[in-house]
Amino acid sequence: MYSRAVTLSQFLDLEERKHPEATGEFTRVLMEIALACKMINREVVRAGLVDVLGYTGAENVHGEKVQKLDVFAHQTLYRVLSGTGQLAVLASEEDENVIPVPEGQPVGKYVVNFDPLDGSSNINANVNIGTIFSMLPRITRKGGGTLTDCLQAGERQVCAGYVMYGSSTMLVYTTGHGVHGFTFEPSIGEYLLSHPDIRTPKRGHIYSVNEGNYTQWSDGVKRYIDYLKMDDAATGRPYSSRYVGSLVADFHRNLLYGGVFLYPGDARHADGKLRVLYEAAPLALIAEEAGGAASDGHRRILEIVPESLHQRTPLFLGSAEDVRECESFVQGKNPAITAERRVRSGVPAEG
Ligand code: FDP
Repeated sequence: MYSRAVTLSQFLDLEERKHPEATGEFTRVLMEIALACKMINREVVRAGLVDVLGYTGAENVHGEKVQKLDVFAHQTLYRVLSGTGQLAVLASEEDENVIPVPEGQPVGKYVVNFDPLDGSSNINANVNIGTIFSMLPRITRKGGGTLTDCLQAGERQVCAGYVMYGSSTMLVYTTGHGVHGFTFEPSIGEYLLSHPDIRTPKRGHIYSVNEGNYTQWSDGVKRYIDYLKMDDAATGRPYSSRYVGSLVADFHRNLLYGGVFLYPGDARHADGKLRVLYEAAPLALIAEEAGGAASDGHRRILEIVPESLHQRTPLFLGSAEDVRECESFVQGKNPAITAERRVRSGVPAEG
């Protein structure tokens, strides 16, 4: 542990020196994201005081009502990031198409996909919300970046992170060398290292899901949640239910305490609700880097190569053992299900 307060920029400097192959280019992008998030944080904490709450009246590409803070967060990130000279193209939850670097600006070799304000249904209740970001190397070689540059598998990310605006504001990121968390100290305007090298427990005792959707789920998901509620001291069940309804907040809590977050597909939405590029993939990279796991029920989230910017995916995310167990239920392979089927069909137990 460090014996003195270490700021984000000091920490990034030290990390860069440990990895001589690092060019420092995406470190600069990360610093700019951190700056934009300070600006967003300033508005979020004043949200109850100034006229930034309420709907703009417009709808975003998903048909959701856009709030003023969503727009502010989107524009702030765009303005700050498009001037870094390091980016070829950007994509945001709030924009249907990719966002080119403005004409006249230098074009760089990175791509940033971001969700400017995640969990926005919580804004008006002063509940935690967040910004999620994912950085990729561009693939195209010439000119401005394109959709192809944005649509890459999550395992190609060079950096992923989030800023959670809450009782204290935190920035958590990974560049593939551990997961590090910084708490924002508003009086000096700096993010200070508070959670170096975060490791998530192998198994937790928390499940996070919108259980209002229960009747719409597949049998596998229903059985998994029923199983987590059963009493069994050996596996630490029943689990506790915790659901903020703000992905960053639910993920952050489970990252520190252990547990599993689920947003499965259901009868109405086969791919669930959450988006691959700027929600599932960045959090999957952080989860894996911290020793956890992320799956769509059948494969690693990081292996998904999206075909469109706002593609959705079922998401099972968190402690590795919990995610593996959840997958076995989703795939109908869990011994608890097999035993139940055997009893129902009158087949005697083996052995
Ligand atoms: P929100 O709609 O409030 O922006 O993807 C967005 C998200 O929140 C996630 O942050 C959150 O985990 C999820 O949707 C909540 O969805 P439900 O309201 O369906 O539970």
